[in-house]
Amino acid sequence: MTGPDAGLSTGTSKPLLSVLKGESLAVPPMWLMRQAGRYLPEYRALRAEKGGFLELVYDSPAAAEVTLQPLRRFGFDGAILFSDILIVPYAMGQDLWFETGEGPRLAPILSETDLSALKPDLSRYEAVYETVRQVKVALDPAVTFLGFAGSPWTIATYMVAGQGSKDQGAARRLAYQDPERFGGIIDAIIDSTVLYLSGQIQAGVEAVQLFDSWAGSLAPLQFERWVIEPNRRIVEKLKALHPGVPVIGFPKGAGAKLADYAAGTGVDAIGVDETIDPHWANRVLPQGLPVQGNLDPLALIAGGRAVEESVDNIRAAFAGRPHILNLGHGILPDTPIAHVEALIAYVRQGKKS
Ligand code: 1CP
Repeated sequence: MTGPDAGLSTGTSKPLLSVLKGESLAVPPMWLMRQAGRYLPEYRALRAEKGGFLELVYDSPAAAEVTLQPLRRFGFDGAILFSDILIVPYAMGQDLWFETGEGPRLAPILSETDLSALKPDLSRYEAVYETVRQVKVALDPAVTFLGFAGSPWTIATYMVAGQGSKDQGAARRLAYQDPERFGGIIDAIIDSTVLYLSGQIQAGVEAVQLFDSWAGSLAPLQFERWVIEPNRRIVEKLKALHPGVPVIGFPKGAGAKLADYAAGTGVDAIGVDETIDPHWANRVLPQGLPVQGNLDPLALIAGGRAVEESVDNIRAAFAGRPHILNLGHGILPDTPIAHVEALIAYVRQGKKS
């Protein structure tokens, strides 16, 4: 089904999946990155009850519940599995814990010995697959179920520094100073990520997203080597194992390298962050490539005209192209719920807030 009215009343059975496969719908399907999380009171309540973030991820019924919470409240077109990108280094054998109020911490990889000492424990993926199975049976069939993983560069920044950092300096230094060793870390991440995403697909997700949240910190040649090439290898391996399952690439901060990323990786759809002019993106990206984005999460906090103006601009830019309406990065914890409701009403029914 294509054409201007395809998404309105004719009942495309899974609008988000259709767009990922190249259909263009008059009303773009919607989901929001990090939609399962801290801006929702029901998430905060369950998180407090379980005690910690990892406890929540490893409690499959609770993680399935968190995945479904934003669906019940808002009726999005996509559900994103509740887990975290750092489950991959954890399954690769790196210690992982969450400091209250601060974020994830890993025992940093500082030497060759640290890397070779890692003892992979693939059983650390099992609870996540169980979450997928539990969500799958409860999910409205019109909703597309998305799995995800971090991209190798982004994962490596956490593995090397042991935590999030402003400029990803530790990993950038290592990548220049010892590309062999850094490449070894990237290769190990690629292998574990392919296994993990393949497991999610076997358990029931219908498409997967690769989050390269720190793609924007690399110089051009490094971007080619540590962003484009590793994502290309993951896409190639996944395509061989699961033909027809769309892969969304999200190279946050790629800027002028957006089109090179699309062409070089072979992703089926591309996530665009809020700093990119959607009219420019539409000009430089291959015709027909599905695009996801790119409302500024800060505009959603402001609400009202800030959202409506941006949404109009984004939809005008991507008119005629397969487009999924999403944020340019994750929803922020202080986003008013009423603004999310107003965004959905505005996109689906043209209602002003
Ligand atoms: O305190 C809490 O309750 C934990 C907050 C939280 C949540 C809700 C973390 C810790 N992770 C998550 C879930 C999560 N993370 C999801 C599933 C839910 C959803 O999307 O709806 C996803 C897709 C992620 C992805 C993720 N984790 C990314 C990539 C996307 C992005 O926002 O750039 C990154 C960089 C992380 C690492 C991470 N996990 C958690 C935090 C606070 C961070 C950032 C740490 C830092 O850089 O300092």
